[in-house]
Amino acid sequence: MTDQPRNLLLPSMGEDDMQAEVIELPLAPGTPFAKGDVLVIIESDKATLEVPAPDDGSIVALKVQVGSTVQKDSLLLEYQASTASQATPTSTPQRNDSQPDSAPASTSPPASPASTPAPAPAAAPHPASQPARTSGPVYAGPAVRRLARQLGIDLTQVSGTGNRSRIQLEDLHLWVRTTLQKGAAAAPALPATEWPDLSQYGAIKEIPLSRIQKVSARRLHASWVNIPHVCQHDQAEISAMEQLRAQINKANQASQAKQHEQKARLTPLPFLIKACVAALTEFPLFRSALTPDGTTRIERDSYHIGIAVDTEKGLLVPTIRDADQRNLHELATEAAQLAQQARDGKLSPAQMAGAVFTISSLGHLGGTGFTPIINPPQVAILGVSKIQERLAPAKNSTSETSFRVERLLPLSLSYDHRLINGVDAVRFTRAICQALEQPETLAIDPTG
Ligand code: CAO
Repeated sequence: MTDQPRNLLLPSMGEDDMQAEVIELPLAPGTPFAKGDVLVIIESDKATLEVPAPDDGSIVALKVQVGSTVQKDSLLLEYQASTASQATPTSTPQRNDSQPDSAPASTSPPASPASTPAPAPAAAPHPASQPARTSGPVYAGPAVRRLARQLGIDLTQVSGTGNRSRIQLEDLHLWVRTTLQKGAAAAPALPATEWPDLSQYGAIKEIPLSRIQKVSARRLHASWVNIPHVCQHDQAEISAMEQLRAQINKANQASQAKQHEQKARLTPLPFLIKACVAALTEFPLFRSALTPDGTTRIERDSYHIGIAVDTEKGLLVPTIRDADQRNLHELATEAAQLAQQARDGKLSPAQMAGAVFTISSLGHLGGTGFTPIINPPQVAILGVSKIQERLAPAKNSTSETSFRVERLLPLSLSYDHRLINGVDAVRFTRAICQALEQPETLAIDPTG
């Protein structure tokens, strides 16, 4: 013969004997429990309290619901004691305001019906990495619940390592740590772009990207999303440089015809390299690297210049080493050789490493300006577009009808705005322009 259901009343809460709110009913009617299991959790203005089971048994009927207001002697639930116990019908709530949460004493865990959570393994080394419970009650003490509420954590997402998967403070701490780490790792993830079925609009052909295209796509994307790019545009008036270039090329052609030696033809590129070296010498900021955490600038005292080369298989950037030590012809020869090697697929990784600054020249094709993407760990890159010609008033002329042709080389400097400010960028780009506008200095052979 079974005992009559017993009442579980809210016992005295001592000095906190005032109205409180039911915030959790961990067990549903019919669920067996062991002595000490938490049956009701209430919260007053001052504290969160849990009402433990006075004995082994099962809930017959809940007499309150979450949100109910209760006070001392309120009927919380009816339960059926599983043995003719000596237990008193009420029990003492456990205060956990300042104490660490601990699992309730449970000497003989009841058999788990399907609706109760499966017990956690005795030793769970990484509870935060386990899947959180998907159904069933959450076992946790007031301290854990309070912290979870303060942090806005849904305890159903947290795996507990205590008795009956009870969530301990340590479990919550581990969950927070793991979630923060996951969040940090996931932070760079971007919302995916939409991908419609393109074949619905007409015939399509799928062409896999080359390895080089895939690698450069990944790097360009990483640079674009990690580095705040700003692009500074300017124009260098290079009439004098073009005149000098034409003279040198003509002289070389003549001497080559005589001596049968092959010298690389000068394009604007070697002049640009020299002008960049001059500006980089004056502005060390632009030959710096910024550590990935953004806290330290690494100044580099080398003048290795990367040259973007377009190849059939994708974009490659070989490095001209020690450009400050080379004359125009050596730079032109090396650029031509590296570009050829790039197009033949014969560059080694070492030949593409170590640059402190990059030049991307599209000027032979056209364009008036573009936004080149920085090649980290570099902090700036110079884009070069097509020389433009325009009429300008002749220098020192008083006549309104006296004009000359100006040749303007459009330059686009992308820079890392975390490290470089607009004023630095204008000064640096101006310095490149001024160097190009005084070609005699560029033609000086550094090797003597
Ligand atoms: N304006 C007008 N003409 C230019 C010019 C400019 N800015 N730059 C070069 N030219 C001329 C050259 O003088 C040459 O003509 P001449 O023989 O009559 O003098 C002609 O264009 C071809 O030059 P080039 O391309 O052979 O040589 P280069 O030194 O200018 O450039 C290289 C070499 C390897 C940089 C270039 O061939 C190249 O591949 N550029 C592509 C870079 C690239 O893809 N950047 C994009 C990166 S972002 O996607």
